[in-house]
Amino acid sequence: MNSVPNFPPEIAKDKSLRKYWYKRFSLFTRFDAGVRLDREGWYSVTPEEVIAHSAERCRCNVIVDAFCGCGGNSIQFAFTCNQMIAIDIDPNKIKMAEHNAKTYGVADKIKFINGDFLKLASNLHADVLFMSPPWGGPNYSKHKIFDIECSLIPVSATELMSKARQVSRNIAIYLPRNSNTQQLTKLAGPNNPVEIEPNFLDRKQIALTAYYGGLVRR
Ligand code: MGP
Ligand code: SAH
Repeated sequence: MNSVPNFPPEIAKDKSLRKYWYKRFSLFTRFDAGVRLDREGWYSVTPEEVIAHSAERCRCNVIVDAFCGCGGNSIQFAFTCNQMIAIDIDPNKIKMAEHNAKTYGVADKIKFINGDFLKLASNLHADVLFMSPPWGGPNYSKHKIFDIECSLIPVSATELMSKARQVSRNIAIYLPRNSNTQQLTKLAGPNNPVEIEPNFLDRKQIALTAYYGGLVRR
C-alpha cells in the first residue's frame, strides 16, 4: 500500500510545490521543529546552507534584510550579526518569519518591520543590506538570460540599487542563476567592483549572489 506523505495544506493543493517540500530539510534543517511557509515562501526561500555561507560573508553589527519573506535569510543573519532588521510588505510573511525565528531561538535578535522597503529605505542605515526580491515566480528559469532591469519585482535592479545605497554601501543581492552578468556589473557604477558568486545546492547551481562595496573579496 502506498503511504501518502502528510503534506501541509499549501503543498497538498499545489503539485508544483512538491519538489520544494521534498527538499524541506535543505531549506530548513530544523523544519520539523514547526517551520511554516506559504506558497511564495516555498519557492523563494534560500536553502539554509547557502544562506549560512552568505551570512558569514555579511557578518557585521547591523544588517537589514529588505525582502525577508518567511525568514530563511534573517534567521541565519541573526546568528552572525549583532542586530538584524527584517522587512516584508506582506503582514502574513512577517508573522511566519517571526514564528520561524522562534523555532530557531533567534526571534529576540530580530526587529521585524511590516512595510514597503522602497518607502522605508531613506530612514534606514546599516553596515550591510541584503536583498532577496521576488523574481516573478519559478518561471524565471524559462528566460535564456534573466533581464534584471525588466523582470525583477517590484522595480528595476537600477532603481532597487539606488534605494539600497541609501541604507548601506555594502550590498548583497540574491538573484536568478541566469541573470544578465553585464547588467550586474553595471550596477556597481563606473570603476567599482562586483563579485558574482554562484550558489550551489547538491552540486547544482540554484542562484547567484552579487556582492558590492566592502563585501567584495579582494
Ligand atoms: P527553482 O529554480 O524554482 O528550484 O529555484 P530548482 O530546485 O533549482 O528547480 P529545478 O526544477 O530547476 O531543479 C531555485 C532557488 O531559487 C530556490 O530554492 C530559491 O532559493 C530561489 N528562488 C526561486 N524563485 C522563484 C525566487 C524568487 O522569486 N525570489 C527569491 N528571492 N528567490 C527565489
Ligand atoms: N529571502 C526570503 C524570501 C523572499 S521572497 C526567504 O529566504 O525566506 C520575496 C519577498 O519580498 C516576499 O515575501 C514579498 O512579500 C516581499 N516583497 C515584495 N515587494 C516588497 C517591498 N516593496 N518591500 C518589502 N518586501 C517586499
